[in-house]
Amino acid sequence: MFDFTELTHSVAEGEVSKAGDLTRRALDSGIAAKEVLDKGLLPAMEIVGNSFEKGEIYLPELLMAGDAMKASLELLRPELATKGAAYAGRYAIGTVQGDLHDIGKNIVILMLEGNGWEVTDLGIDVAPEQFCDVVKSGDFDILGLSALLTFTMPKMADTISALKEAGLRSKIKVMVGGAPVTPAFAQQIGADAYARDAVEAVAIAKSLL
Ligand code: B1M
Repeated sequence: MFDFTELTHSVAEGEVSKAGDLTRRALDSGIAAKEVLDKGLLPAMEIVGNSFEKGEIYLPELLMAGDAMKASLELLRPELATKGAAYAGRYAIGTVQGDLHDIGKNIVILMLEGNGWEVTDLGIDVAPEQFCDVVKSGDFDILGLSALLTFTMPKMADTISALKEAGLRSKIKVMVGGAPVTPAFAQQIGADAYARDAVEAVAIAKSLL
């Protein structure tokens, strides 16, 4: 039986190569990528998040764990983002200005791609004006905004205001998400939708069209 605990700890300890080996071993033993993600990788982010909050680890350890997470996530990409589902639409997504967290956004992208969405990743630290430029220049159905910090959440509101000011708001549906974001906040800032996680993001994206 595969030991998810060892994988979780290797990611939490920022052991990139060990985490990669264990992720590969899990996949080779026939475990589905989604199960590796849910049981092996995601719990690692909970562990480091808690340790960081308690002051038991510092930014360098957080960074190393993030790197191990991203490297292992890449190994899941072929299975999670497998194309083949019917074309769903065009989705642009980015992490809002001031925020460098992209692991959750990247998982949302993998799931969307695996479900027929053509996704444009705008990256991290995306300013409201940049989001506007993308909406103006491309024929997107949905714009996704991700935020992991309570102090970057207002940038979601700023982005929606900027879309309004540029006369672009009616051109696109806006979905927001990220750990500190709530359905009430989404409603308050005038977003069209909120999704709690990547699986919900796929279901809600479909329902928006
Ligand atoms: Co940061 N960090 N971090 N961090 N970090 C958190 C978020 C924190 C909760 C840790 C803690 O204190 N417990 C805390 C935020 C506190 C707050 O604001 N409430 C925090 C802090 C404080 C900071 C810094 C300020 C630390 C410092 O400098 N003193 C700093 C900020 C830098 C910046 O952004 N300006 C910082 C930096 C970093 C690293 C760069 C080192 C690294 C990020 C690496 C990377 O992303 N490339 C990092 C990490 C790894 C974390 C934790 C440990 C893990 C985040 C993560 O990837 N989670 C995190 C603690 C935690 O989450 N437990 C923490 C796993 C991921 C799959 O979940 O991102 O929630 P999540 O995504 C989910 C859903 O939220 C949803 O779907 C995803 C998949 O299911 N979702 C969407 C996300 N986006 C969506 C969009 C949608 C729909 C759903 O629609 C568009």
